[in-house]
Amino acid sequence: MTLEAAAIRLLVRNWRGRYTVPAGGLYPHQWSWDSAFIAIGWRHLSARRAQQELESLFSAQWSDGRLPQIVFDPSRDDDYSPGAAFWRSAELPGSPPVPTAGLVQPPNHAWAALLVHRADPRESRRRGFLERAYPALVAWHTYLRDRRTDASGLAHVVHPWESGMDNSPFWDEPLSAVPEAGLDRVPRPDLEHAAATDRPSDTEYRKYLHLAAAYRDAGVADDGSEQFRVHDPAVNALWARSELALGEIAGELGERADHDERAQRIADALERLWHPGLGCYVARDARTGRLQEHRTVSGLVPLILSGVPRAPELLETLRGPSFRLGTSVLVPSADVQAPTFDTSRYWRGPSWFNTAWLMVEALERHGAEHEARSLARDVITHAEASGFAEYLHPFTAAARGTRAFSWTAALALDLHH
Ligand code: 9WN
Repeated sequence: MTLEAAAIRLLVRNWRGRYTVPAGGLYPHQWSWDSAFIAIGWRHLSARRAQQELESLFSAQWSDGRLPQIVFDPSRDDDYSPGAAFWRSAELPGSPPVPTAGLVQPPNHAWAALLVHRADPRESRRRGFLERAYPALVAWHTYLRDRRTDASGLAHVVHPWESGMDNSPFWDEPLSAVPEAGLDRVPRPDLEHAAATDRPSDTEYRKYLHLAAAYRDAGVADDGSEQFRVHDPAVNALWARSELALGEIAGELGERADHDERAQRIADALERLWHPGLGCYVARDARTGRLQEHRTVSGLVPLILSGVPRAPELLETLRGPSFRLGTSVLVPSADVQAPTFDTSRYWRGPSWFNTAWLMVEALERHGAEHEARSLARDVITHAEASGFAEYLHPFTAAARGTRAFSWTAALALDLHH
């Protein structure tokens, strides 16, 4: 079977009528930033499905503008933890009519909406896609600006899950002061679908559950009581990239708005996260002001912005001994030379397909066409060879995590087109 046929088969299998699950077993609900990446793949097959994927998420938007990390399928509530019964979102102020998590994920949605529109502008106009998407996306970005941004101009995440890179070494220090949820047994349905050595540890899960419960019990109010508040480079770079996309969407609709200025302000604020000694951006604990001194793929993501002042140093770091572009498999999620490096455990070393896709975009943007093409070819080859794995051993390309993972198929398909 060709890459295209296999990827289509997977996406069709993971489609649930209005959205695509990231993986049928491990992740049986709709996830926020997954849907944006998945829509980028669907647009080549069905512009309509790509639009519906994003619209399904918009229909779960909270009244304060937040787009939730997860929109739950109540019929599968025992299959993932923490689920709808944990969040009880109906009891929380401003929640939508469908059950969702109270947390968010990285804001890649406006960028995806623009790409989806461009794939088939006629169908997009016929369905009034941008007219409906634009206000939802503006409300989402307004939430980030009003409820998540401090004087630094950067948006913070209140939980590692919100970064999408859940057990990154960036969170080790901020999590060190967080207590563990006092549970006899940590519910781990995830371990029925992926090896324990590929997933976060029970200790990490106890902290994740403590933080999520505390945020829920404070009414997801963003009132400053959060025990974890961190500025992440990828989250903010994606926000800036999406703000630029919103500017283009506004242009399509004939609206006048200051999205480009907002994007520039976020890009300027990102400079606070620059670590000259490491040659990349790093996370910053917003509560203590401390920079988290680790090289991770998140710190390279600002390369998706054309005007990023640190492009030469970032490209050097991407090519250098920490990430070894061209020699390692795709782009490792964290510095392969660091003491925290782990070839299997999730975001502490394995290579992921969404970040490789972002690096293809980054390399193209900065004139490294040859490397961009070569990385794109590797994404396609490894996606197919690994059975569309969630992530890969960064040296051997052995499949890690779950298989038949939707964004792996969607993004390989996108690079194939
Ligand atoms: C928690 C769905 C999500 C991705 C994240 C990835 C993983 C969830 C988990 O799966 O996180 O959100 O249970 O581990 O880290 O990026 O969105 O694919």
